[in-house]
Amino acid sequence: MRLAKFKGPKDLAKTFSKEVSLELFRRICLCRNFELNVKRAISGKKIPRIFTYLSLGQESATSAISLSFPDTMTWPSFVPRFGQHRCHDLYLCYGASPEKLRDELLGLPIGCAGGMGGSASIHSPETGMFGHDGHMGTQVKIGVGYALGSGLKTLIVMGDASAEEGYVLGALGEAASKKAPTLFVCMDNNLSILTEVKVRRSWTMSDEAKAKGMPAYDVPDDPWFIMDCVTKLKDKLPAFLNIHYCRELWHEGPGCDGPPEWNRYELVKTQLIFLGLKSEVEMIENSTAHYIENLWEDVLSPIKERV
Ligand SMILES: Cc1ncc(C[n+]2csc(CCOP(=O)(O)OP(=O)(O)O)c2C)c(N)n1
Ligand SMILES: [Mg+2]
Repeated sequence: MRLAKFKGPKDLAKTFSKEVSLELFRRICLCRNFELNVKRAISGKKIPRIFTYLSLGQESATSAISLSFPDTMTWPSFVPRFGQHRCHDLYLCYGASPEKLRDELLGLPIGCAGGMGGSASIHSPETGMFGHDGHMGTQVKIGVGYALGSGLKTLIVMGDASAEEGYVLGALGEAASKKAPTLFVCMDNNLSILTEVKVRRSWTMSDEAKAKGMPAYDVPDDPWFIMDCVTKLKDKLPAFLNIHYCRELWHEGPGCDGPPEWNRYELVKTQLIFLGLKSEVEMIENSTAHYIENLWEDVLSPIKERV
């Protein structure tokens, strides 16, 4: 059933410039390699064992959003964005410092949230990212308030379970009534920890958002499709996108129950190769892997000296 949700429109990628597609892939690789190294570091017991919510699997969608909302190839850029616990990718793909994220996960005072937030509360006000408080869905009402107060186009990301909270539905209603300039994104991995959507509810978030009076769509995590949708929606805010994707690892920590239902990363690579970008893909893959490995390598042994 979920497998039917992985396809975007055929040939859409061809309508984007080579520069955009490669920048997209660079951001995807950055997020992905970062998370793969966090996974290795936790598995090797090299960093403190704090609750860590890896975003592996989300990065194609988030990178696509970062390239189209608001409208920039510029990087880093200040974009107001409110994520929840699984948001390393939302932090990284807008160009916030990977070093500061690493240091936050290590619990160091030089981390992006002063070492006090940890994985679930990634905070980077200088790039517009506001840390989560740990209560699922509160970022939605806070983000709507921010957008109404500031008038700035604001990105609010939630999970498919958080979206069910009563105050989230209320905040969507307020955003629609007051025309808040918010793009709501539901990263729908079909899971609340281990419980599937079909066990939890009989309605869809996109129907809820439509009922409140905003444009809303259910889409796969095909990044070119997402860039296309966001570009069309960003002048019709508030708007809602429910993005179907696969969480590659456990809800928390580095464990894995097996391969994802579909592998978006491999699908993106296949598409880029089809576009004639094979050598560029290899170069970006290698250089990002190297950069992030160095980033972690440098810090793992001398943790104490850096505090
Ligand atoms: C109000 C509230 N209820 C329950 C929890 C416990 N909890 C933390 S994460 C989570 C599941 C979140 O699922 P979803 O929003 O779909 O995000 P995902 O983990 O799938 O990315 C739950 C139930 C919480 N943190 N806050
Ligand atoms: Mg979920």
